[in-house]
Amino acid sequence: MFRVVHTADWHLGKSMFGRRLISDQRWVLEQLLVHVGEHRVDLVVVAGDVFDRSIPPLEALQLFDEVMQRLVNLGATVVIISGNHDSSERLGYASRFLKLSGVHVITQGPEHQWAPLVLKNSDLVVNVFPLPYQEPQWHWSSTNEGAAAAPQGTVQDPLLSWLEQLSLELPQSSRDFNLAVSHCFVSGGSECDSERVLGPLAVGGLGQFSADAFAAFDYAALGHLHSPQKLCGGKVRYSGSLLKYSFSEVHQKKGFWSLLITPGSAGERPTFCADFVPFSPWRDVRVVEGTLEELLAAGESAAAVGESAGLSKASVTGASQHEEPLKNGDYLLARVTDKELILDLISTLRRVYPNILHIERPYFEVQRARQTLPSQEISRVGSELRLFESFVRTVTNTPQEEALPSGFSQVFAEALDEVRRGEEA
Ligand SMILES: [Mn+2]
Repeated sequence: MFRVVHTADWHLGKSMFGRRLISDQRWVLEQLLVHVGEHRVDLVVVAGDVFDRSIPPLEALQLFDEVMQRLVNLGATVVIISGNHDSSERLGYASRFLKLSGVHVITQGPEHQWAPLVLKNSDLVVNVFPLPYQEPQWHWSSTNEGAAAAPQGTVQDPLLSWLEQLSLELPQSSRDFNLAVSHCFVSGGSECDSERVLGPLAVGGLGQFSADAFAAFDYAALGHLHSPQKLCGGKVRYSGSLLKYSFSEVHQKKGFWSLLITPGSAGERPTFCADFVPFSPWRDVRVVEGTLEELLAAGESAAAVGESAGLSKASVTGASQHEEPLKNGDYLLARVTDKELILDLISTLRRVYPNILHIERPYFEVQRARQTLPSQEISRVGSELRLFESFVRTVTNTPQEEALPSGFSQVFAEALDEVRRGEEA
């Protein structure tokens, strides 16, 4: 028997709407470490996008360092490849002596160091083929003396070439289990908002290929798509990201795959079963919708019963999937449905929901799309009153004659006078 944890897309150091998520990342990685310890996991695979950017913040490096040290202490072998968010040079720093501790960081393709990582125990040989992400362009320029030299129509993802070659050479004994690790976009996979398009050439389907390219392997541990999913009869899987990294992911459950590989009987190939182990996040990412009054009431009742309660009139998106009640501390996108302008909306909501990240006003979005204020109109406006009137018409979608109540111009002129006197003083 051999146990593998397949995870990917940690994006350490990521922020959402300016909020640093490092403590949330630490929270779920702790759960991964507990699983590795309790199940005596032999191999942990991180299929790319370890960091969110090529130069990660210090706190991201520190968390990575801590997690690696603990995995090594737990006796697990670790295989990490670079993803499209990682700098392969920086992630590969120190990899030659990290591997002495059983942490294998692979950031260069098989043309540089072709050899699977072979992990053996008494009844199985697990051959790991790490295939780090590489820009198609990079491949041309290194092989064809510059991208310009690549003839039209011969462009191929380097990964596909590697896979074709490797597929012919895979060991096929009853003890061999062939595990590919890759960061790529296989067609048929479903996307969300927090993945970055793969490379400048990825438009129009280039950089995408069929999951069948991995068919010769026993398992392909993939990274890049942020929702957990399985393809090709379950032997090609994405683990998904550590956390919900955009509001398009509120319905997803994040976690990792836990594989148990068992030797085949009577000369058969080894088999595996894989369970999805969900994380329970510290702060969930949710979308709430309702009037300000409804949202505040819902938040206050949630606070009153110790951070959790169902919402009455306001609706929570993301609740139906995993039955978790809204918590005041969740990361929220609030869709505030009132039709009036409300001053200081975010600070009012923040008193009840301290981690609100973003507000949408659906009513005004519709109005804005329907009736935008032409810029010439602004420049033609002769007085502050006309400008203000245009503004009121724009945001309330009211015809000109009803936009301002009668007698308003007098009040407005007096207020303006007062402001001017104040400025002069
Ligand atoms: Mn990613």
